[in-house]
Amino acid sequence: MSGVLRVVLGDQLSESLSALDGLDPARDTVLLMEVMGECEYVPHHPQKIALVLSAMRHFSASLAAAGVAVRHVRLDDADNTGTLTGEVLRAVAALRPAAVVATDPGEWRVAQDMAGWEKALGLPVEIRPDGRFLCSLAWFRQWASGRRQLRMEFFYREMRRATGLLMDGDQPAGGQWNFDAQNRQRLAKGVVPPPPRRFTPDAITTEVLALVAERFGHNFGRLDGFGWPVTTVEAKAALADFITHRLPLFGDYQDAMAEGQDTLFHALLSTSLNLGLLLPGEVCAAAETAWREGQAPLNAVEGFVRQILGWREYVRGLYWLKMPGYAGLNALAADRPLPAMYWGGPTSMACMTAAIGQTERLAYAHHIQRLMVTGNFSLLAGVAPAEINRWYLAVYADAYEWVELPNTHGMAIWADGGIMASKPYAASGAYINRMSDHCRGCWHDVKAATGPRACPFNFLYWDFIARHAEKFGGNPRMAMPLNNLRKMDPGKLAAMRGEAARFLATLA
Ligand code: FAD
Ligand code: DLZ
Repeated sequence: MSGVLRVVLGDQLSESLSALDGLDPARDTVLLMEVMGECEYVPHHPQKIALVLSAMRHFSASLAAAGVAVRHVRLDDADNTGTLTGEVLRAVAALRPAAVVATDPGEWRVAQDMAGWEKALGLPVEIRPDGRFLCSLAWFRQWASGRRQLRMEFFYREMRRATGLLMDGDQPAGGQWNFDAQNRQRLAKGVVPPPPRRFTPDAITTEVLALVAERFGHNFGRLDGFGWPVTTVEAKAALADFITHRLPLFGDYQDAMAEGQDTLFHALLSTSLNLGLLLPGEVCAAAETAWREGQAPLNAVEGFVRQILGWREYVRGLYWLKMPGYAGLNALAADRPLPAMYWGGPTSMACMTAAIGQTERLAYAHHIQRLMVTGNFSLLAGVAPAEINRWYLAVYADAYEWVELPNTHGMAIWADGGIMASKPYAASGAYINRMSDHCRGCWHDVKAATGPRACPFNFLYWDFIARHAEKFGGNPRMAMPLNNLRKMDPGKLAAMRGEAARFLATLA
């Protein structure tokens, strides 16, 4: 073969991928590799492994149907070396291409491996930028350079201007950049969230599900009920379903949580976006069109677009700007092992039961569950960053380090000391009670901060504030809790801290 070997990783399943630019179907071969190394670097939820492998097989099949030569290495191929690098070496030995072309991976770990390919292969290796984002890494670097603070809101406004999304001329549509003040409602009585569209496994997915059940059935997470989109056609149908049925109330209930409601008005599009089955521009454009055509209100559409054009692009930029040092930060010196309840162990807390239970069933929890329930708990309890990061990376079907790490490390547990968030997202049980109905049926009493039935979020919150009072002293955004701490009766604080110590000791 005198053509080019074009490498496509498992989360690069887009026809427009830069590695495929200039593809010559008469001479080139596209390589996809199912490898144990990627399936095992954390104990992924079985649905996540099945999703990636099935989507890879569907992508290969669609390329092959279009007349492209594809070398698809299956996980159970007898000669599979188990690593991406090993499989690229094996493909080069077998096909003897003139060059290798790939696209930047989504994880530092993989980028390090790929940097060694040219030497290992003795061939020209071109690694192209990943053009499937709305903000290039070069643009982000430029935006960040010289800024003291890298706040998402300012980045987002620049992105609105640069893309023209939700803009009327040079002004934000509706006269405001952000409609978040309208987006903090509890689920109203009688409102029934429409279930998201799920997709029945076809023959390819069914075969993958059997393989995953056999090899990864012992991992945390259930495989039954798998219904994720595995092709672009399915992902586009999921997008259309969201735009019609859930986008109109997405804003109102974005922060809500409710018993028995796993998905509320959320999009469930992160798996498709992160695999490359959907592109962020088309998703934002579909939402904007819904608003311009009067099918969804601006608070919903702006709130949704901000998640993708703002947060998603911002966390990616931050990840690549700050890695590799970012992963090792531990601003609050947190060192507790991850409690067993995160892996399905018993807990008496209704909110944790709901968030972790649906994670096990679906490989999905929405943002507020990840941030304000499981994230908040590990922040307050002082769980070691490496342990909680590993959990988030493993248990969600949409998890890749470029998006998971800044969200966990920067937003949920403040391990980065404020690079991302100006203050920790720490909250007592009152927040969960305000945004959900979990506390109503909980064994714990959300109004109590001491005593046998006290809500752990209450005493853990004050223990956390007291533990880090000195560190937070200079942060104006922490002035209110610190003032309240100072005014608190010392006996009450001591009782709460004692409660916290006893509770934390039981977690081990
Ligand atoms: P919706 O709430 O409907 O939002 C729409 C889209 O906006 C999402 O599909 C997603 O692409 C994007 N989005 C929303 N919030 C964020 C955010 N904070 N960062 C990046 N993109 C965002 N998201 C991941 O894609 N992968 C992860 O591994 C991941 N880990 C997280 C870990 C923690 C601790 C937290 C707090 C958040 C994490 N998120 C992660 C962000 C967010 O929770 C998920 O993107 C979202 O829950 C996915 O569900 P959805 O598609 O229904 O999102
Ligand atoms: C997540 C994942 C899994 C489970 N399996 C594979 C695989 O077998 N082959 C592959 O190319 N990619 C896989 N992935 C996605 C990779 O881990 C992902 O490409 C890197 O983490 C970079 O984002």
